[in-house]
Amino acid sequence: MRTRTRLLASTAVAILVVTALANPASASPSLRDPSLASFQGRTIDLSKSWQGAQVCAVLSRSEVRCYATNEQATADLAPRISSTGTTRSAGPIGTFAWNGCDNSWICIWEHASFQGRKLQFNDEYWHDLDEWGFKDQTSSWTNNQGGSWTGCSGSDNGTLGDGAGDNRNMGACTASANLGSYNDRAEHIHG
Ligand SMILES: [Ca+2]
Ligand SMILES: [Ca+2]
Ligand SMILES: [Ca+2]
Repeated sequence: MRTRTRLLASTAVAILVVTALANPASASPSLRDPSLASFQGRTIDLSKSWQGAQVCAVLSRSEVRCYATNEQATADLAPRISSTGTTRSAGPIGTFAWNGCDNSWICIWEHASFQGRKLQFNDEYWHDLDEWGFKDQTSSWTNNQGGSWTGCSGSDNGTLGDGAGDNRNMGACTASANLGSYNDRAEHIHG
């Protein structure tokens, strides 16, 4: 029995390894991001409706938080910056928001000129915008990853993808108020 148990266990491990090798996480846009988000004390499914939320932030693969106003999002998420550095705790200096996008985040909006519903990211993997009801909606963006006392000095680029191989770079410390021919075409984003 003992040998058999061990065999079964090693077979399971082998299957897991093969599965992992067959699905390299970085090879293509991840389709595993959850649609569920916390909003005003309840859980909502963003792929169905934002239910009045105006700002949603993707904190990780398993945590998305939504807010009714930009001010509420900033109060909860923006790093407070002091002369000695950056901290998550409350502080007196401010957040160095740019176009309404807080420092350390890359933001996309449903309308041009940084208007309408906003989604914000900073993780280094591909997100599927359809998970959050944002496929083919992006009309403006701001990459404010890297704000500091001396202005934005980041080196963390982002990318928009249309699902057909046409990607657009969102360089660190740059923004676009109008996407032109790329308007309402993004299906994926990399933070
Ligand atoms: Ca990032
Ligand atoms: Ca739009
Ligand atoms: Ca990046």
